[in-house]
Amino acid sequence: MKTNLRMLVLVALLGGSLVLSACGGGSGGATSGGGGAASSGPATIDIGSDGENLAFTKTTLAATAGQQVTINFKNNSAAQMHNWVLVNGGESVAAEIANAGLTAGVAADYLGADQSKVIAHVKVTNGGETNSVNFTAPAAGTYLYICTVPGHYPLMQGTMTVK
Ligand SMILES: [Cu+2]
Repeated sequence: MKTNLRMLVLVALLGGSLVLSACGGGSGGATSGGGGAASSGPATIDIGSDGENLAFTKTTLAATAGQQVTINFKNNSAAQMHNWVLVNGGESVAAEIANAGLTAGVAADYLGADQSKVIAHVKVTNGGETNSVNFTAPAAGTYLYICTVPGHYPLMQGTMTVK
């Protein structure tokens, strides 16, 4: 009889502690995780020249730093050649690149030998044709894109915003 009673007390105590620990575990395991912002997947951007105008069809583009970006550039002109050049800098850098392109010639895509400030470019594209370029979006900031075919800059330009 005496041992049975001890067993009952033990079982009662054990059961009580199990319930307590279960409750403690429950509260301890409250909401965790969540995690940071999802990284952006690759982006494909279609852009063109605006008919016979010295202009792009889009003057603003957006990307996320580190994102894989594909630019599909369509020349919608019948008569003029165009390219698409993403500049690592603002107006002054764009002007330097455009000036260097004047004498570079079509075979060099109207880009000078020093392309350290060129993030990416679509080669000189004939009317009605489409060319593409893949690149990794640079650090957050604002970048100009231009056409360096002689006489087209500063008319042909736009801004890519990277965040
Ligand atoms: Cu052009």
